[in-house]
Amino acid sequence: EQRQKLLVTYIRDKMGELAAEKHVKYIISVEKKKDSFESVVMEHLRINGAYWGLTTLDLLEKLHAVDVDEVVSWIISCQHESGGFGGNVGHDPHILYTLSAVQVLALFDKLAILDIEKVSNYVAGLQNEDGSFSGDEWGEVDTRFSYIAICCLSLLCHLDKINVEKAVKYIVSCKNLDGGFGSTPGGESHAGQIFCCVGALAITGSLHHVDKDLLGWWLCERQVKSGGLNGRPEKLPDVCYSWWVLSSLIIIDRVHWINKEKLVKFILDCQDTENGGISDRPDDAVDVYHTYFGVAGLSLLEYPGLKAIDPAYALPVDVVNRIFLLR
Ligand code: GRG
Ligand code: ZN
Repeated sequence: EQRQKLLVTYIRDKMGELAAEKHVKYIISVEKKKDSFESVVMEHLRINGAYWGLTTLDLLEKLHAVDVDEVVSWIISCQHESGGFGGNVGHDPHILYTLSAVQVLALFDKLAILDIEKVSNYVAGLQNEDGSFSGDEWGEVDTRFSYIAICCLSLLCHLDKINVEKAVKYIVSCKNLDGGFGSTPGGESHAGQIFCCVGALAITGSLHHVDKDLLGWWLCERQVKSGGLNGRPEKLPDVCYSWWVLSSLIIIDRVHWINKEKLVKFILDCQDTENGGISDRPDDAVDVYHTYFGVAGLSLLEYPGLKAIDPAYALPVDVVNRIFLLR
């Protein structure tokens, strides 16, 4: 224990510290200031914002700071007759918002208030003949939606409602020669898309389709001099890739191929230590999205004082365990 304490002190002295209290205040203030710039920009995807902000609070062990009933009844008011959820009250349903709604309810242990049949039928109804998924009734197809459908149905214990074999086959058809994955067959490898494909393959027990060494090499090459990660070759580093790249590396068991200390330092350098929040790169403006990915990235890096996050479900490990161990 003594050694552990010394190690923590050593790491903190070397890298600076996570301004946890400040970030909690920042997230709560964004939630309250409904007419601020960020809130207006976020209006149409407020339910995603709620997932980012609330998951961050939970990782910081501060979820109790919000009014559960208020959040839950607002989430329910975003649901449509179809079973899908919109980004806010009165907005059209989309699979993107449906996953966030399910994740937020999972955080509060409130999945039971859902009509699970209805929500899972909505998601399952978006699967196409070739196994891919559309995002909504308008039909855009993307491996992001494959991940969302699989993650969502797994959390609702209803993967039986889709053709998993075909879903996996479609994802594998989006694999490239560099080991990565794109949004559709032939699409360029991108770290965000890789997270979606690797996450979906992990949830369905299909990781044997991944060339772990080849993909691990591509992913660890995303680390640049500053310690941060980019999403594709030649691009700038960005805190959100601390999630997309790192979660994928952990799932394929190659996280030891990057320099963890340098990445921790990069994320900490992106904090607004005065007013809270984390930005995409040092000295940029903060937002809830990058605050979430920064904190989630630090959780994956086992930064002290944070709850552990599950790299495939993007929810705290205790939340995932509550769902799968108690059913
Ligand atoms: C539950 C965590 C979670 C996610 C749900 C929506 C989704 C599933 C996944 C999105 C995956 C994805 C494609 C992420 C990438 C987002 C991003 C930063 C895109 C920017 O791309 P460019 O090309 O930026 O504009 P770069 O960094 O390449 O310059
Ligand atoms: Zn970003």
